[in-house]
Amino acid sequence: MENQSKKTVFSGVQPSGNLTIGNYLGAIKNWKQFEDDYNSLYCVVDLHAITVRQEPAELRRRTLETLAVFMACGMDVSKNTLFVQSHVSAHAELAWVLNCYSMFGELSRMTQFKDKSQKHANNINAGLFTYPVLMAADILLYQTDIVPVGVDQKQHVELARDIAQRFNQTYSDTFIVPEPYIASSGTKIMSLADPTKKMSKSDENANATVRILDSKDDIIRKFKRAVTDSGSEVRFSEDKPGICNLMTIYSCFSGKSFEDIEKEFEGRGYGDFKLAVGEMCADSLSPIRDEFAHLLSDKAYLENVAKEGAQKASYLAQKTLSKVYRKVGFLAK
Ligand code: ATP
Ligand code: LTN
Repeated sequence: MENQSKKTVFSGVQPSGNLTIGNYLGAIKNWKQFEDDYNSLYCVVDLHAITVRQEPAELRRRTLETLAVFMACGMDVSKNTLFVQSHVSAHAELAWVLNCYSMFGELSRMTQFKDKSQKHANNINAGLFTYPVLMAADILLYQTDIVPVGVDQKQHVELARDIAQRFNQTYSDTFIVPEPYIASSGTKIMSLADPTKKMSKSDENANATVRILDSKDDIIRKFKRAVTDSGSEVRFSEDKPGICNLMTIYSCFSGKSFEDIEKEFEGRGYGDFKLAVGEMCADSLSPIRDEFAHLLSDKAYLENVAKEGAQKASYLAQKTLSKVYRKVGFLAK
């Protein structure tokens, strides 16, 4: 099972909508590189998703679909443990303990909490506030060394480090102190409708996001409509957030540098460029779309992947949880 000499990598995605190219480029695409050298665990974080209201039947469907997207993106189930957060009760149990080692002040400073409380002003529930503590529990349960995420999650991983250090100082070494892993590009893909805002899978404006599973026609149409800046030159410059975002997306999918992209589209205008980005993106995602359809035709197989993943994860999680319970002074069963 787990190889003691290997380091551990852990990450998660909420089943709160259909996954976007932001989730792909900022997170999932970077996971594959770890599968041979690390104990790797990837989790569909359904407990996190209910911090915002979800329709129960949709949440259930999306949870399995998110697992299928992980696999369609190339995550090999014989090398990676893929599972659903609510299937491993230790996440909620450790989160409770860590709540008692997390400070009101530090949670109040989390930018995601501030953003989401603005967005969901009629439902600022306690779960939204303690969301980063549950995330710390996810990470610390597996003695994780690295956490590959988009740049929006860096602050949460830093909080997980602070909580781990605080606990270790109080009770002697218990947790590995994790490091965030932020790739060199694609770590913050912006909305196509407003390039000053992060692309987010729960955005209600369908034209703002490109989904991993969108059809080629939809992808091309969305890029055609993408909000760009005044001017017509394809150039990477701070005063052109819309073009910078499209250049980033094109570069991530094609592997071309910004310089090469500028040369390629010299004198050609935005229309040509948008079409090329749309085609590049749609063609790169097409094998993922096909594999997803294939995987989804066998739900029993997917459910079995989740079941086996949860068994492996539970075994590892329980080791850490028992250690924590002993250290804080809970009576042995
Ligand atoms: P929601 O809209 O429900 O808040 P989200 O689209 O922000 O969801 P998460 O499930 O919160 O997605 O994030 C999963 C992973 O994808 C995280 O590692 C996160 O950093 C990354 N990620 C999310 N959006 C982007 C983006 N626009 N660019 C790059 N990475 C992203
Ligand atoms: N909060 C993350 C999702 C998440 C996560 C994690 C990421 C939950 N638990 C543990 C990495 C490690 C987000 O992307 N919003």
